[in-house]
Amino acid sequence: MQYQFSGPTILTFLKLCATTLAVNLVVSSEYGNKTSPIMYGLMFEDINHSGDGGLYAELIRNRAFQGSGNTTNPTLAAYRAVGDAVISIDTTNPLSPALKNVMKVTPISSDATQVGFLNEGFWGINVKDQEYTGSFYVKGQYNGAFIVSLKSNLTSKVYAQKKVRSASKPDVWTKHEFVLHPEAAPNVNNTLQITFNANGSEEGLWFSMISLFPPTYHGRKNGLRKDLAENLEKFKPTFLRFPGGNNLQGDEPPYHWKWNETIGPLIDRPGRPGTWGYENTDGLGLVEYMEWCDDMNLEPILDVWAGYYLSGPTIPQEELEFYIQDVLNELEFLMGSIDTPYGSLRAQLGHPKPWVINYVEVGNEDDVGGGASYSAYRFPMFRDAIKVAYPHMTIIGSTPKIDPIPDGAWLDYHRYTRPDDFVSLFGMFDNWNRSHPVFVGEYAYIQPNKPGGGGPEWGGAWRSPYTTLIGMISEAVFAIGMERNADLVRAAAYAPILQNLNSYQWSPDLISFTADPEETALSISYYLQKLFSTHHGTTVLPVTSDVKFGPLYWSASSTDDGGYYLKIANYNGTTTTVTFEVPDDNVIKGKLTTLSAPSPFSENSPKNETSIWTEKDVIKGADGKFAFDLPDLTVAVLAVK
Ligand SMILES: *[C@@H]1O[C@H](CO)[C@@H](O)[C@H](O)[C@H]1NC(C)=O
Ligand SMILES: *[C@@H]1O[C@H](CO)[C@@H](O)[C@H](O)[C@H]1NC(C)=O
Ligand SMILES: *[C@@H]1O[C@H](CO)[C@@H](O)[C@H](O)[C@H]1NC(C)=O
Ligand SMILES: *[C@@H]1O[C@H](CO)[C@@H](O)[C@H](O)[C@H]1NC(C)=O
Ligand SMILES: *[C@@H]1O[C@H](CO)[C@@H](O)[C@H](O)[C@H]1NC(C)=O
Ligand SMILES: *[C@@H]1O[C@H](CO)[C@@H](O)[C@H](O)[C@H]1NC(C)=O
Ligand SMILES: *[C@@H]1O[C@H](CO)[C@@H](O)[C@H](O)[C@H]1NC(C)=O
Ligand SMILES: *[C@@H]1O[C@H](CO)[C@@H](O)[C@H](O)[C@H]1NC(C)=O
Ligand SMILES: CC(=O)N[C@H]1CO[C@H](CO)[C@@H](O)[C@@H]1O
Ligand SMILES: CC(=O)N[C@H]1CO[C@H](CO)[C@@H](O)[C@@H]1O
Repeated sequence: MQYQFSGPTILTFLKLCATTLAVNLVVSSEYGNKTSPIMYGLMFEDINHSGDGGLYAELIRNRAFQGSGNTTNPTLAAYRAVGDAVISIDTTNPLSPALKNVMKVTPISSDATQVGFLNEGFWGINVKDQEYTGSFYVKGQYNGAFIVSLKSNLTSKVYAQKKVRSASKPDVWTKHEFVLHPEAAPNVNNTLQITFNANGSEEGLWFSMISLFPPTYHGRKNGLRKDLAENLEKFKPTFLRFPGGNNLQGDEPPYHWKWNETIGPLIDRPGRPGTWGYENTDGLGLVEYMEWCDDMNLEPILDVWAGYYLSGPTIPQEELEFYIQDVLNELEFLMGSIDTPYGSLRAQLGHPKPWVINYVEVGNEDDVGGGASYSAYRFPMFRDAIKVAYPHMTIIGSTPKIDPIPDGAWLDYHRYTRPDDFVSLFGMFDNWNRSHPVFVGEYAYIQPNKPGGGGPEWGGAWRSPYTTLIGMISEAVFAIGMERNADLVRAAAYAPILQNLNSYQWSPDLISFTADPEETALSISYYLQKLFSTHHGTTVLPVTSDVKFGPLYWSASSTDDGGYYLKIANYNGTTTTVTFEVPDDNVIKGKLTTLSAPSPFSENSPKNETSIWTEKDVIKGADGKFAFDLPDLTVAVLAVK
């Protein structure tokens, strides 16, 4: 995205006036901040199976036995033996240097019966009338055929079945590929089953990297789950911050996110213990993130590891150079010409054309645990080295508390809190030190109000499972506070974006889902992100008023083509008539979009999703004004043209 300082030189006069229970607001042309309103984007890391078992379309859970939070503790989770056979982990027959653990399937007798294993997927497998592409690696003497099926887990129903001729040999791993085109199953209680004839394979066979993909977003190989990606696309985000988050940082040495272990063939990716209690496959790796940016037209905000693990260990200054060089290698991989060593590696992986990275964030939340070393040497060393190599880049500090702050750096501010607290922060950016732009990298309502007010409680405190109406309205008030200061706050992202309801650690989230696309719930906050990101002005207009902010909060902006937006939220007020006046006689049509729900605690869940989005036309009255009523706990955007 570009920050174009555009719009009329003399700001158009807007006016909001009142009847009973009304506000009278006037937009002045005397002063104003000509700046693009903030970008609304995505913050992503693998949390709550948002990547593996979520946006990453792989359907097989534990496909390469990478462990449970620890690669040295492999498990058979999600697998069961089929027929008269025993399944076990074998750590002495690595599939590759990266993937050391494999599964052995040993027949109990040599009767000519089918034996093998099944996988239950990420709490089920969505089986639809479409093409699935799969593969598995196998080792061991076997001359027969494998029978690959998509089956019900509840009945004996088989939705698709294929015979795959064995090419398996005793001493090497052989990849087998297959395509299944099933009839649709009525639910996700399904498994992928692979069997073989026990007669002729008495020694047993070894398996690993068992993989199955449905059609993906933009048809990418190793790509994204289509329905979830399309839901993200629909709210028109402008950027993607990745790969985290706490999950970038890693709990302890040496398990931070390492870019060069997330690229290339899947069997070369070791995976790592993520920070959210499960092993990451890194199937959704650096190249896949960039393809996601390409396909969704997102500006990448690349987060790089800054030398600090969440459990405390910090890289000393004299050892940091190695990690800085690693970031420069990563940037060369992404941006270098094909004549450079890492640029040529990228070309080998199918991307000769360099990508463009304009934003790099150094670390994550270094104000939470990173300590004094962040300001003292970690941030400046990373920042200076990147700026020397790439002067055009904007470098983002992972905290607002860096001292000193280099020229041009952006600062990342995060807030997870209660509704009243968000509302109390409405004016925060009005009084912020304007020397450096702010990136609100993560914000979300997480807990209800408590008597006496105050911020969130951590450490196992009760969390809202889903966003509530009052939570969303408070996010809207906070976001309006950001928009009024769009010269300062350049970008903002709700976080986290995705949650697998069968296994999660953080709530609420923007979108909740299971293996069954029918159960996806777009949260109430999803609609706020959509409303604000699809109603973008280019110039923020100052508004004066005869009432103070609260319980109504508003901001106004103009567009390049002569239109105006008014964003306004009502937090704990009464129904108020708002009138809106523009001096431009040609502006006669308006569209009012409102978000509201029956109770402050209304929420969207898979079992109960209500439409909170309503639209209606508003025509300029004979008095030259647009008028509408704004009930309590409602956020509205009036777009006029
Ligand atoms: C992984 O497990 C091994 C063996 O139990 C243990 O020695 C090691 O410390 C663990 N590593 C992590 C990162 O938990
Ligand atoms: C196993 O297969 C061989 C031929 O490959 C056959 O001669 C034998 O009878 C089979 N054994 C059983 C128990 O089916
Ligand atoms: C079907 O799968 C869903 C999702 O994993 C699970 O919650 C449910 O218990 C399963 N039903 C049965 C009868 O196994
Ligand atoms: C499949 O069935 C097993 C038991 O028969 C159950 O434990 C498991 O949760 C089921 N999984 C799904 C996805 O239905
Ligand atoms: C990744 O990069 C690091 C740092 O440059 C290097 O030590 C490591 O060997 C690389 N790993 C792979 C798998 O290439
Ligand atoms: C704002 O921040 C800059 C950079 O840290 C600092 O130099 C300046 O003194 C601050 N201004 C105020 C008014 O605090
Ligand atoms: C708003 O109303 C809620 C109850 O719906 C209450 O918990 C909260 O404290 C009120 N906040 C303010 C600022 O009025
Ligand atoms: C469904 O949601 C609506 C609106 O959020 C709420 O009023 C209603 O009580 C909910 N119903 C159930 C069964 O939870
Ligand atoms: C709180 C929670 O659901 N945690 C789960 C996160 O995912 C891991 C791995 O699937 C589960 O073991 C945890 O229970
Ligand atoms: C109306 C408005 O938001 N004005 C702000 C424009 O930016 C200056 C600082 O550059 C602030 O002081 C104003 O409050």
